[in-house]
Amino acid sequence: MDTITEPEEHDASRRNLMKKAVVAGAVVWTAPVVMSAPAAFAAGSVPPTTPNPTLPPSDTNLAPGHTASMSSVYASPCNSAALGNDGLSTQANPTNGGLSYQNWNFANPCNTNSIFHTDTGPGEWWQVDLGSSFTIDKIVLYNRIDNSAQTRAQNITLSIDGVSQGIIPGTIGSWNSVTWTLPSPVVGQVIRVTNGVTNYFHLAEVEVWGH
Ligand SMILES: [Ca+2]
Repeated sequence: MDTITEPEEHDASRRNLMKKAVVAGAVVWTAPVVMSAPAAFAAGSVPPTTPNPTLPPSDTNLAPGHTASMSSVYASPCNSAALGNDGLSTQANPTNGGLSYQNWNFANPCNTNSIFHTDTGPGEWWQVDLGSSFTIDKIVLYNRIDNSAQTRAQNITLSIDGVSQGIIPGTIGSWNSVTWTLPSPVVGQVIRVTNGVTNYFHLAEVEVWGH
């Protein structure tokens, strides 16, 4: 049983809040922040998890190799924005005791996890600038999976070039990864994901599929 705790989790009040969320259960969605969402992804709905079969075969994950940035950094430089698009997500990590790249390493996070990690605040965000415009078809998010910390990512807003594409509702630790196929392709350059709650924000990977 994992008994190690992340330094920020010593805050008793927030621990209590997380306990309440767990008690509430995965079926009870926290009310999403008020933002516009396309009808296909109305707040409270569950985004599609099956890739659109009509997606062009030329689609690739465009995010790796491009410049990532984020609203703040927790324990810099061990949790940099670049870890969000380094291409490492679910595989076993030989330098992290064989744990998944989705597990944050408490003892020595530098170079042994693959999770970007902001400080705590309202609307913490991560983004990647693709350098030029591409046709974006879907986004795949890989959540952190250790220590119940995945509950910190809730009601994530996806925006492309500053335009909201809707909200991925939840979560109460209810997903390890989610595929978000856009209702129709969107041409854009800067893809941003924004946490819908005031908390730390961390994901293991953000894949941007398009051509
Ligand atoms: Ca990663």
